[in-house]
Amino acid sequence: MPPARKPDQSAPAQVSPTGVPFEAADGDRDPRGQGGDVLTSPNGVRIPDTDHSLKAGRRGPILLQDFHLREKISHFDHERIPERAVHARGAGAHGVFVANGSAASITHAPVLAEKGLETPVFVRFSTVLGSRGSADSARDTRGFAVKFYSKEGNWDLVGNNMPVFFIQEAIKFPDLIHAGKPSPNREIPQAQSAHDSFWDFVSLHTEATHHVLWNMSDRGIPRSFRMMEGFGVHSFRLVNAEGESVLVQFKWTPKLGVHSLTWEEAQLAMGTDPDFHRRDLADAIEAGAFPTWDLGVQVFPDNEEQTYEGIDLLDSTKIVPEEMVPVQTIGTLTLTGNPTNYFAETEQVAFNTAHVVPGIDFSNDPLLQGRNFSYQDTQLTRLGGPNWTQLPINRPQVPVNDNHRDGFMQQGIPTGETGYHPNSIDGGSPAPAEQGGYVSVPSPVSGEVVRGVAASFDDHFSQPAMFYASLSDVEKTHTIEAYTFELGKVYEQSIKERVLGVLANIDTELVTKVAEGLGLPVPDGTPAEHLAPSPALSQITGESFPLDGRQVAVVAGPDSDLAGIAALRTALDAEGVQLKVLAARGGKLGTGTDQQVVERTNLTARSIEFDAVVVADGAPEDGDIKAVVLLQEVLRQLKPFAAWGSGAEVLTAAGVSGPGVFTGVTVDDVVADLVAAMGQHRVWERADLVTASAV
Ligand code: HDE
Repeated sequence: MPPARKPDQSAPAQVSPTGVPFEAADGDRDPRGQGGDVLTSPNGVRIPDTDHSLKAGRRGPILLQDFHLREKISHFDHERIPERAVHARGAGAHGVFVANGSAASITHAPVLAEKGLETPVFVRFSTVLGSRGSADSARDTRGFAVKFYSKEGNWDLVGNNMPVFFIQEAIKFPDLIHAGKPSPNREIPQAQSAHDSFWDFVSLHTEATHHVLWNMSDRGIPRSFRMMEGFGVHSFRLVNAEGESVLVQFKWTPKLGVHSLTWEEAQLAMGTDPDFHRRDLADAIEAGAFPTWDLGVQVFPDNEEQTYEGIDLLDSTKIVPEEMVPVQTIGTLTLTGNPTNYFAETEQVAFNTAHVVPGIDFSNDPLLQGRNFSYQDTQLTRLGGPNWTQLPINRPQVPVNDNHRDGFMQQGIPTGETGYHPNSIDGGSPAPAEQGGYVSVPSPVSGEVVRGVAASFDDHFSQPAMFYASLSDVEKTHTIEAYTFELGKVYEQSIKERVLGVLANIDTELVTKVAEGLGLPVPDGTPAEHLAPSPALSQITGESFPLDGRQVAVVAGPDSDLAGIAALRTALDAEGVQLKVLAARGGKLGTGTDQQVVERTNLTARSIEFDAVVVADGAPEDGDIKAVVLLQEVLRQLKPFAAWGSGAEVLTAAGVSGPGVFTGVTVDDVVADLVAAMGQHRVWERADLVTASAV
């Protein structure tokens, strides 16, 4: 009797927020391409022994006729495919997008316009520079790519967690990436911009300044994929049923707020949990804490100028502040399912900015226009040919009848005698769509053939200056520290000096403090004039956010108040927070009904795992250095503490006191304060008292 199939071998449960299961993407075919409970060869022959090869005698040589051996090893030999040229490291999830109907006046694309319409999606988050096995918490831009399996065909919105880009023209992309990736001789550093060639390029190529500043701000080290914004970056065109068009910029706003790691946390995570973001996303979805984002648009007239109040809408290094043009919510994205198989889904998913659906069109942004070439092109190498849209994860959930034929790994079996149009042999099938087909917006095009851009593209500093001016003091300090760290890793003096010259155009405090940190003279320069600061650009707003999927450690020992721990777990559960019991050794604490399983030990736990730490009454005060280090790291990381009963003495002994430290006699005395403080993400009042990111 073969063993029962393990639960993780079942197909992904793709259930909409309303509980309605989605239809299987490919009807009655099993998308896993795997079935039955018995081991077989690829051609379906049942295999009784996969542990020994066929030999001439038990001690003799292997026989060439052992097809199972040859096939098994040969398939293994060819298991790897090229990783993505950029965004190689990523994590994905299934979900659903529900339109709220308010976009109906600006687009006829049902995915965005039809109120209540549920469209299945697959989302992939990524870092840009690191290779596939690199650490999640590197300082970098994050990709935020969404594939909508819409009823009008697939639409890919391939964005980032930052609204601007390093370059204005696609033709510069190879230069940018060659400068940012590890050096060609030693192939170091991995997943880092802190090296000479990156800073060499961005200081010579000053249109990168705005994006670099976002990377050096806390946005470069998100706390979680679930807590990042997403931006379409470019202007897109939307067109309604009357054929009227507008320009829009897309934005994803997370329900959990926008939060970041401290640099110390990011660095610790690179060593102790390189899968930090991947694990966080999967754990949250598995726990039912489904991450949610609102999709919003800023809407602009689609006139000949394509600028708004002097801001060029075709320049991807610029934003239009939300205070000038508000973001209007048009729908909600919820991630509801983890992939079943990393390779088949997260690795093989392939996005293409040129994949749009009727009602959605492109602007003339030269960066977007170049991307529309690159994404199809790169899949030819990465996925091995032009049939990548037939892979289960990429397949549209509508009929496809494209007259494309053959090619490597053709999955379909086209019927009929023709693969051309017009034809009479197959009755003219497939026929061009008489209605509902994709029609490009008939916008006028004119101009001389020229290699160049509009004069408005020359302003490289006013928007970074606005961004910096919009940050809170803590965020400014972190940004200064990030520049000082990164430039501190640069060897060439002239490159550091050139970067300081660039910073002089942004802000005097910024350039002065970075120069001081590097021990270099402050260059002359006048910061650029800029628009009024935009409060929407700061992450620290005083607003309180839900705690879904957050983690808290309770430090405990054999003599701890176990009933109190149980009460704490119940209270935190109600907030969607997971409690982890942390003790010196593994096993269980106590006996009977109050028994608590030890989920982390001083040896296996590290501060980065927890959003807050509680010390239970009766926790040991033995001064275990690992426990003390954990508490002190959490203090520096500005995270809240609570303790009840004698637990307060453990905190005092470790030097933990001040704002965001709540003590009381029972659990009930501290829970409300703890939850309120966690809702603010960090205890910002403590920032002046400790150097949060001093490493
Ligand atoms: Fe990409 N980009 N990109 N990019 N990009 C790729 O396509 C490219 C740009 C973004 O999870 C590649 O399938 C060019 C901006 C994301 O699979 C490649 C230019 C933005 C992902 C490529 C840009 C992005 C990619 C590599 C300059 C934010 C990961 C693998 C014109 C709006 C998608 C692949 C995933 C991936 C080219 C600029 C976002 C090589 C030429 C701007 C999120 O085709």
